[in-house]
Formats: sequence, structure tokens, C-alpha cells
Amino acid sequence: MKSLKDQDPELFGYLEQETERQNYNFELIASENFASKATISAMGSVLTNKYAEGYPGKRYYGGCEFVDKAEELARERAKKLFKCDYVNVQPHSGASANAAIYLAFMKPGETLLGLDLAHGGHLTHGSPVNFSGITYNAEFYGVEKETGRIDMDKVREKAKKVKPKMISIGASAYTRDFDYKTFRDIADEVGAFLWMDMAHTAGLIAAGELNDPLPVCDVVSTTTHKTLRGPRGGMILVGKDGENKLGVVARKSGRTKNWSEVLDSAVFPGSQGGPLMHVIAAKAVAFGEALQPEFITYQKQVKINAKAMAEEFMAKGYNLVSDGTDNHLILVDLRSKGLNGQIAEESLDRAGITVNKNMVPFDTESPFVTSGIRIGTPALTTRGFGEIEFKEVVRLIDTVLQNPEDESVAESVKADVREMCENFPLYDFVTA
Ligand code: DSN
Repeated sequence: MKSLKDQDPELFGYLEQETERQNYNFELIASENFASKATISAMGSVLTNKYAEGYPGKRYYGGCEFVDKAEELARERAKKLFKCDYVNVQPHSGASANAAIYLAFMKPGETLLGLDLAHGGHLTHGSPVNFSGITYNAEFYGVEKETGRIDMDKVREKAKKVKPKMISIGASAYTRDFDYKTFRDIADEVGAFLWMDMAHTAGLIAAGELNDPLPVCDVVSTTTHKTLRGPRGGMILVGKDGENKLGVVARKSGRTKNWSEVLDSAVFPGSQGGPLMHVIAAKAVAFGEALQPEFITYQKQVKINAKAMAEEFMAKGYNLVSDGTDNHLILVDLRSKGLNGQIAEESLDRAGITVNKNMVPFDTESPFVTSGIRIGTPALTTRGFGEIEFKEVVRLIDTVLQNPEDESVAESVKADVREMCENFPLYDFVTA
């Protein structure tokens, strides 16, 4: 068989260009990271050929003896990593994991209470343009204008008013940790399921760097490619004593099956067909990496770097939502600098710095323009950047934002970005 390069030079060329972009730009999108060569190898393996609808030992296809072992390995490693009883590693993405959770816990038309997308929430937590907001009655809590933080008294007030069937926690752009205990109390007071979507923070949680939702929430979903640094994909988890905990709420909702069966069947056949066995194998590799002591060191550094960036931005007169961060990301409100998110994203892109424009709470701009940028440290921390480098990253961002239209500034910063990236090499291959 021919190599990709020989068979399809056009496509191979695009992969080379993307590898070059990742190698020589500052990757600061908070939801992105750099998977290891081993993880990428597993994704590019012959496991992509295998149909394995069902679960290990209970498949609808023959020839599953080896993919069964790969899926079991992924499940066992994830259980160890998150100290939990139940894991489903088949969701193709975070959105797919969340779809299965809705299917398991809610009937169409029932009420969800989640964090407003415009205040840092996620599309699948009830946005009117997403299946979650189309199929269910979505109600929202938000953050406070003055603090950028969630006020738990207001969450309680809202929950008592709208009586949700399920409360979701979790965000795409929230810079603080969550008070799971108070969410639990509120959920119990109104008889709701409690679901945490830890997609952004799973790596930090696994390393003990943020509060752990697993012992408190009924169900937890995540992606596997953000702070967790695995392949692109999703996962559902239930903490220790899950059957018992969920059983109490289950009885109230008239469920008869046990909850691992309900969740498994909500993924397959409920909302997905054949699992992506090559991605599940790559999840096993990444979870194996996350069980190593170096992973904890890495996650600590992700947080240290985000804090260093936050302090440096504030020292340069930037407004940050919540005035700082507890996790891997910061949200810069650019209004006091006379800029918007779109101009900032585009000008930084020209200088080799990749961020995303992002709504800030109580934004006055449209979602296509926005007043902010979201910046995350996971990817550059993977390359080895520490506090010194991140302070330099802030200096370079500030240089561009002071001269957003100036092509020569962009060119000069781009050269500095490339030089720093050369000192922290990343990928020495195009296909693993
Ligand atoms: N798109 C992801 C993010 O950037 O946060 C969420 O799905």
C-alpha cells in the first residue's frame, strides 16, 4: 500500500501546512491541546476498520475480541483516573455525551436549568439553536455583573421557581471553580438530577487541581481532548456508589432498569451507532498518560501559567472577567481598550497568535463580533512554556492589540512567536 504522501499529495500538503501552523504559532484556544504521538498513532490505526456496535462481551458483530480489550482498557483507566464506578467511553464528542445524558434523564418538554451561553455556558446546555434548547424547556442562571461569578442564592431562587428536572453545571468560558456541594443541596431541594459537564476542566479535576464533581453529581460528562489532552471525543461517568445514588432519584422518576444500563443504552443504541474503536483506543493511551505523575505536574503548571497571564494582563490595564482565574483560562473584556473580540482575534491571527473572540457576560456586541477574547494555557503548557514564557506571550499580545491594524507590528511579533516556538519543539511528524 502507498503512503498518504505518495497516494494523495494534495491532502498531505494540507496536513503539512496544519502541522507547520501548530508547530510555529501560539495556540491559546482554551479548548485545544496537543495530543501525544502515541495517542495520534492509535487514532491513525487499523481499529478504524472495525464495527463493534454494543459493548465489550455483548457486541452485534464478530471479530471483536481485540477491540473489546481496548475498550475495557480505556474504561478501567478512566475509572482509576476519576475514582468512579461507571464510565462509557463511546460518545463521539462532548455534544454526543450530552445528548445521551438528556436521553437518559429527561423527556422532551421537561425543564433543564443551566448556565447561560452568553455568561460562559455551553451550546448543549439549553441554547435555543441547539437540540437541547429545541427539545427541552431551557431555563438559565448566570453570573453577576460586578463579580463575573455565579451567585448560588440566585441559582437556588431560580431552581425553586422553574422546578427543573435536571440542573447542569459546567461551562466553556467560566474562570472560577464550582460549588458542587451547594448545587447538590439545591438539586435535592427541588428533586432534580445534577449533571456536571467537565469538558474544559477534566484534566485539572483528574489531577486534583479543582473541586471534584464525581462524588457529588449524579452524572458527569466530558470531552477527552481539552485539558485531558487525549483524542477528540467524549465520555460519561458516574462516581462511586452511583447505582445507589442514582437509584434514589431513579425511583422518583419511575425508572426500573439500573442506571449503568440506562446510560449505556442512551449512548448505544439510543443516540449513536458503531463506536469509533480507533478513538477509544487513543482514549486508553491518553488515560494511561494521565495516570502518570507527570500529568499532575503538567496540570499544576497549566493553572500557574493561567494565573501568571491573568496578573500580567491586569498589570497592563486589561479588564478580566472575575478579575482573574482559578483554572486554565482567562476572559479578557476589551471594551476599556476600545477594541472588540473580532478585531483582536483577526489581528492576533496575523501575528501567529491563535485565540478566539468570546462573548463576555452582559455583552453589548453580537456573537459574531463580541467584546472579549478567551485565552487558555493547556496547549502551550504542553510544549513546555512556563510563567516566564507566558508573561512574554502577554507582552506580545499587548503589542499587537496596541497596534491592531499595523502590518509591520504583526510581522515583527510573528517572528518573535516563531523563535519562541522553535525553542519548544512540538511535532516532528505529519502522520504518526
Ligand atoms: N467548542 C468548545 C470550546 O471551545 O469551548 C466547546 O464545545
